[in-house]
Amino acid sequence: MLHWLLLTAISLPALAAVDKTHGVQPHLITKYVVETSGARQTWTCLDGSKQIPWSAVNDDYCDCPDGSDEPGTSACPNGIFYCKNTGHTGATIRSSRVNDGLCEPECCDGSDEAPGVCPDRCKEAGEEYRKKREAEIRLRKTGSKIRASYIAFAHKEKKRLEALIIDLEQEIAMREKEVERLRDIAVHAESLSASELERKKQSPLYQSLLEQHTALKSLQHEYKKHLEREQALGDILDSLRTGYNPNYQDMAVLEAVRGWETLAGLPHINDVRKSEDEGSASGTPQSSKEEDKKDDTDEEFWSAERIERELGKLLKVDHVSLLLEHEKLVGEPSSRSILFDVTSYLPDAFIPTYLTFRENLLSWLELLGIKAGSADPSSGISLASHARQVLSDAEHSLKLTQDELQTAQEDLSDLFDPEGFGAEGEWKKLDSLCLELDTGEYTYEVCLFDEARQKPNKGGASFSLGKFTSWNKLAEPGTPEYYSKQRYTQGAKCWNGPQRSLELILTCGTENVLHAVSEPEKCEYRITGTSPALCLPVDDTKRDEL
Ligand SMILES: [Ca+2]
Ligand SMILES: [Ca+2]
Repeated sequence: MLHWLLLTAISLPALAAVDKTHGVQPHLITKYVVETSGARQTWTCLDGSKQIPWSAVNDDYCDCPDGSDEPGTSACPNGIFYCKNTGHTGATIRSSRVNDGLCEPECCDGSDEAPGVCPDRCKEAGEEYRKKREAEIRLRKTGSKIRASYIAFAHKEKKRLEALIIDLEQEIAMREKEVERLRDIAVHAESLSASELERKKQSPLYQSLLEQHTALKSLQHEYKKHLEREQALGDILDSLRTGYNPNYQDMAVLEAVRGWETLAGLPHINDVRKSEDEGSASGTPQSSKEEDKKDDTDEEFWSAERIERELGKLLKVDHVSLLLEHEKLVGEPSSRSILFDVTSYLPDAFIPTYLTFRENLLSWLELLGIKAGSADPSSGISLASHARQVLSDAEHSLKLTQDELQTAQEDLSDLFDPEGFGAEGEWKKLDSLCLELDTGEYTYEVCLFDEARQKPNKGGASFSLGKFTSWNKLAEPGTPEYYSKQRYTQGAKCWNGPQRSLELILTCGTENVLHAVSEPEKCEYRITGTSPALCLPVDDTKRDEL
């Protein structure tokens, strides 16, 4: 009897103190309800392995193999205890830490110990947490706005590159055609004699072309002069029109103003002034200018813009090439001397040898006075080499344009590459941006996506800390962790050590700035800093954390 009383005296308070759902995680709370089979009240372990009396739940004795019957005591070694932390955020701890006499920092409500042992600090902790969180959200809001502008920049850059690629492709097609044309001319020029070219140049057609060229050039010159004069006169008349005082009744001035208004298709200045006074904004030029334009587009005549465009092109034409093309088209095989036609029958490999031979022969003939000297550099053999030069220049320009196209195509594919400038292109704006950190002895410079350097402030050699190699390879490309680290490797070699390298660790911040530098391993540097490119929009981060 005494034994029974003693047991009851010890166990009753414990039984009364622990609620059946004490320490149960919120998502499991619906499973902690009593089951009735006949007169018995039972409960089934969460793993389904055992049925136990309902009274055995939270009775401080471990019954279930999975520990699920003791969520609120430390009886089961594998149990998990949940503290509600009302006023802050709930947390879980291992149940071995329940009733061990220590207040767990995770459980600010003190529910892991018997009532009265630990104070409830959840209100202050929650307040502190919310303040921190609000500050972080403010930072992210500002930062993500800047990040959005980076993304907009990438989209603009994409449009620019796409337009550039189209332009370059067109330019390449044009240059390829030009190279083809110049190659034909070069091949042809090599098979043409100097004297023949001289003779062809006497053609009335060619002479007339030269004269037309001079005439066009002079006309263009005069045309430009007149345009400038017209502009200047227009300016003078405009200032007369807007500046004269109608109260003086000077008829000569009025007539000049009226005349100018008719010519330039402007409304009368007095009407404009009146309507401005009345507050309505009429005064747009009348349609007479439009009509002038229509006259210009007469089939026979070019518009002013077209004149400028076509004239420029016409004046750039190389007449010798034109002459050769013309000659090739018309074709005069009979008048060629056999000697100068030989190249057309020779295999390509023999042409250089033959050309040297011909050059020697010609100089001998000149020396002997049999053939007149070819002082004109644009004739004969030198014409051929000139044509070759023009061809190789054109080929070079073509190559440059092709290289430019390749670069533009690569830039475009890097732009939205998760392993390049980010899935949204958010890093493109920061490409080659150089950030500096002065530590007194050294200035550290990191040019993003390029190279990092250590520069001594008191003079001396600066060292490369490495070139950009990759993002955080330990994280999945496209995740925030992936963009939180940049690796710079293959820097200058340390004396008796490895090549220098740098890890740049970035977090969200409203500025692109470096904060601190350390050297955790010899010649392996670590720099921390912030960038708005890492500030995700607030809604996304909330979702991540909840
Ligand atoms: Ca139990
Ligand atoms: Ca404890």
